[in-house]
Amino acid sequence: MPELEGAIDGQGLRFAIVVARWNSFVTEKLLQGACSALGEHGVVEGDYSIIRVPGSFEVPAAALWAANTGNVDAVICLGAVIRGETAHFEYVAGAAQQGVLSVTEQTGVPAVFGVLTVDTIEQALERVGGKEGHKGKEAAVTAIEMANLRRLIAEAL
Ligand code: DLZ
Repeated sequence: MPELEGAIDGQGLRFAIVVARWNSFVTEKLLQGACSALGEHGVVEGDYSIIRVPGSFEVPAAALWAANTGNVDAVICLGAVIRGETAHFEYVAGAAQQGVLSVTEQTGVPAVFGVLTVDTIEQALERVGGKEGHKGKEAAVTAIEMANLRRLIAEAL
């Protein structure tokens, strides 16, 4: 019986990172973390692109365009929706979450949800290198694992 798990080794894999400009004081930190994690796990700079969009609501569209090119192994989606700062929080956060999931469902390309949905600015900052870890780095590592798992499944089953 095969038991499959994607390796955290990004050598030779290609990625798109889609990052929202809204709340850029948080999203730029998510982006820095994602880029450094890709590098730490063997992804060279020429093997990923950074795509900037206005806000988290726009992240899924750009992620879908990137996935549809067939030229990336995974898409890393980054944004920050902060309830205290956001009228219609549920709509923006819900659209981002549903939209990113839909990219994977529509294309088969892993689209990883690195969009923070938090109540306060403090909670957001805790998640970009504070006491709650670094969600940008985690998203990049997840993308590497899922890209490798997708290949493994295609080869093994
Ligand atoms: C409009 C809006 C608001 C109020 N809050 C956020 C937010 O907290 N995080 C975020 O990424 N984007 C926010 N936006 C912008 C929307 O994502 C989107 O860019 C606009 O509604 C235009 O479609």
